[in-house]
Amino acid sequence: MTLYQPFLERAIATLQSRLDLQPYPIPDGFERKEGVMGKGKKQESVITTSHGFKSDKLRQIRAAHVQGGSSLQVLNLVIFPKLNYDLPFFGADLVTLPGGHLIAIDMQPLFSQDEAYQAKYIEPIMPMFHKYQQDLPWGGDFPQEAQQYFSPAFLWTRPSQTEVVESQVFAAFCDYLDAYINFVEQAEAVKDRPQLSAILQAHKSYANYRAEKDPARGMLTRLYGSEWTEKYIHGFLFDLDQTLALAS
Ligand code: DBV
Repeated sequence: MTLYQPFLERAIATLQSRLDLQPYPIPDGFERKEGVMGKGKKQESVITTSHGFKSDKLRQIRAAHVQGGSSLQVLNLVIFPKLNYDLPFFGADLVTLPGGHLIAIDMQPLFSQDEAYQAKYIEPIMPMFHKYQQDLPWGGDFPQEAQQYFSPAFLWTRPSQTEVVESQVFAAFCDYLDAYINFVEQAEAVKDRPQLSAILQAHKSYANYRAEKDPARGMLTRLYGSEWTEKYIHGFLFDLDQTLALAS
């Protein structure tokens, strides 16, 4: 059992129990990919698996799970709502490298400057954020240009002990996901045209940013090569542009 396997299993079980999940297609060659990291005796096989679902209000729920021994474990889970809901994105980036653990969990707002939006989707989760931040302190600097995509409830932390990941980070991950599904259950379809077009722009901006700046690009390229990695990023991890292009 690797570090983030229980996170993935719990997320899928929770989503399955609360939403009407359907499979989301995973392009050929991305379900499971094996590579090798390191040299000589330190060589380690690294397996990346992909998981995809959708529901009536969620366009894509997808996870990439990288398993490469005790000093390389990653679970990246992102939920992209359908384009006729004003729901935030759910994002979790759980990363273990030789240097330690790096944890990002958030509900990323479509309209971070909008007060009514904040009252609807951010204020309700602030008590949860403050509770977890006591044990999971701010992890220090991160890319400036990413800031516009984060919420004030962004949990960003670098725990030095694995036990903290297994306990407090696991609890926070479950609570954030539960709170997110509460929002999903309550969400009603948007019909207003100007609002729909603003939602589409926000999705494009977010997906393009995440695809351009994907911090996993270096690691994935070293493991699996640049052609596979670019197809994986644009064709599965952040596939909005390609999906829209295919639909038009
Ligand atoms: N990050 C992804 C995807 C990954 C992934 C799809 C498939 O968006 C992994 C895997 N993140 C990943 C890896 C690293 C990070 C780091 C492997 C380490 C990179 C390295 O050091 O070599 C949050 N993740 C990071 C960093 C940030 C985030 C700020 C630090 C790296 C940097 O400074 O650029 N990822 C970022 C973010 C969300 C997210 C804001 C939203 C919750 O998922």
